[in-house]
Amino acid sequence: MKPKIMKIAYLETRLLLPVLVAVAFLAPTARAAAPGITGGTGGTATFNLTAQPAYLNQPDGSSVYSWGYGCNGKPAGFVPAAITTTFCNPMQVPGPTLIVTEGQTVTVNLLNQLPAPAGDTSILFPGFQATASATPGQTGACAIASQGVLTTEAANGCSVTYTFTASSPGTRSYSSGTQGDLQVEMGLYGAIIVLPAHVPAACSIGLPLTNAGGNAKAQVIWGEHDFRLAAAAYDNPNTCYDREYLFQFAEMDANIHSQALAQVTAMGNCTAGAVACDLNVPTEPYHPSYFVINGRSMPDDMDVNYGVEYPHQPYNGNPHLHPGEEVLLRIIGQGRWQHPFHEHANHVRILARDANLILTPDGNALAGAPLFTTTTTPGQTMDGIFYFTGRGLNWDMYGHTPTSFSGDPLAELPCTPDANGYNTSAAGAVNYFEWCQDHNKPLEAAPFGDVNGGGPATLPNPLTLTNGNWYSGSAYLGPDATLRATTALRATANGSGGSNGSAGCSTTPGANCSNLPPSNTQANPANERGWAFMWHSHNEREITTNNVFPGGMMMMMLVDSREFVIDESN
Ligand SMILES: [Cu+2]
Repeated sequence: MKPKIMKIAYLETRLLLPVLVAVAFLAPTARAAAPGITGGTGGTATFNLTAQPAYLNQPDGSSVYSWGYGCNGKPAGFVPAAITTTFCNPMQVPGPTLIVTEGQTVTVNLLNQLPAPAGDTSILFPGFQATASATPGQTGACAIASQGVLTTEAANGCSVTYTFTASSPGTRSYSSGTQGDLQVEMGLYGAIIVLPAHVPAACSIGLPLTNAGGNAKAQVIWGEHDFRLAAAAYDNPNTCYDREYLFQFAEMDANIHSQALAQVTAMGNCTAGAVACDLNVPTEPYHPSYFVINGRSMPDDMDVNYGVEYPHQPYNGNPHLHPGEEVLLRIIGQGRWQHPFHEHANHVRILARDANLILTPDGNALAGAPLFTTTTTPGQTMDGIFYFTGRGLNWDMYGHTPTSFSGDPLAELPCTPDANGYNTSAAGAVNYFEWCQDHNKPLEAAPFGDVNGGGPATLPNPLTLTNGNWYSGSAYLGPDATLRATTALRATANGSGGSNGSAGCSTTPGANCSNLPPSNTQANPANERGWAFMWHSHNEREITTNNVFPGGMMMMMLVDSREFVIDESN
């Protein structure tokens, strides 16, 4: 398989230089967060769910017949409160994210409204001690719930009630416990997030400003809202975070879905349980054609949460963050394949697997591994922390140079390293959390690509490494990024203006052009000077949509400079 490995390596070379890849095509920008529904406050949470069929939109234009859990009536509430465009339809994939608090008694009523030939359905709640019975008040055949192999089931038209205590915090999955090879494939899965009951009063990680109560200081300075579900992922001060995203990975074999639709249609309104009213859909051999994150394929996953064009796929995948922020990733493998998901720009420090916080034997420190790819395992969940600071870039990502330039305010910004080398003293500075070792390092003091000429950082020709419209025209972050890339503002050490021969360079010594061709071809949105990093499956087959690249399990993570307000309310 060597050729394939080499091909991935080639792809990586392209993707590992994503700092030149920015956000022009993404505007207006969508955000993600981890939205979901609540079941009420106090000691109990109740969710009324139904299982129904509907069609999922895919970016190749197809509508895939699927089954999913949805809301049977209006839920008690939606979170986070800052997102106001919410809806919970009777069918969605993934199912509604159930958000509860540690200690709550959780009741889930499931009404089986799948087509009669689909037979019984159910929900498994791995990690919880659930009890189940027919939902009270039902008469006739529905008065007694049917017992399946794995759990108590709801017959067609009947409702079953599951009850459990949300015994410990963390991210967990739920899915059908009935004929899983077909029902989970069809879309019957979702997530449960249990928030800690004892959020630490003082956090030991997260931006220093957030340690005293979350994003409060950033909200004040930059006018941001708080989109977190809680200040910490677990009852532990090492698990505080600044942002969070939930990604559920699954794949779909369109042949299975079309076969199910054909049989359901042929059987019509048959009597559930009758001999001729029983699907017989082969689920092997398995050839998935759609690889979805939160039910959507790229680029649909980068559209907004609760987009009206996705009535049955309300959740997106479009992480944004500021340098230095601790970002909680909640990751679930929902399908039957593993998916080697790679978060570019840094490793993911694992906090927990299956909602088990991983600590050192003395219980004092985090002990999860830093992962290059957060490979999903079917049925398994993981929580991890991701952050980006620009450390190691080897150039000043804000475009400061040793020679200040009058009228260029950012050139005057100081970088005062803290004990870890980051600029964290000036909370309101655009270059908050800058890695000071690279401060004032020009991107290129020598002509483009000239290593021997002393360029402190050299990059390949952007025409060959960037990806079309994703190129922003700037290698810099921040409000003056385009200026810095396209004008002669950047003074260099050798003072040899015009050294790269591009038009518009000053010939005045000390004020040369360090712009990066092809500059100014694709400007960032006026209000955003961010960098985009590709987050994607490292199985190349999975970054396609029905055999077409790019698509599938791919999204762009956006690093926005500190002054850009990340608004996740869509
Ligand atoms: Cu990668």
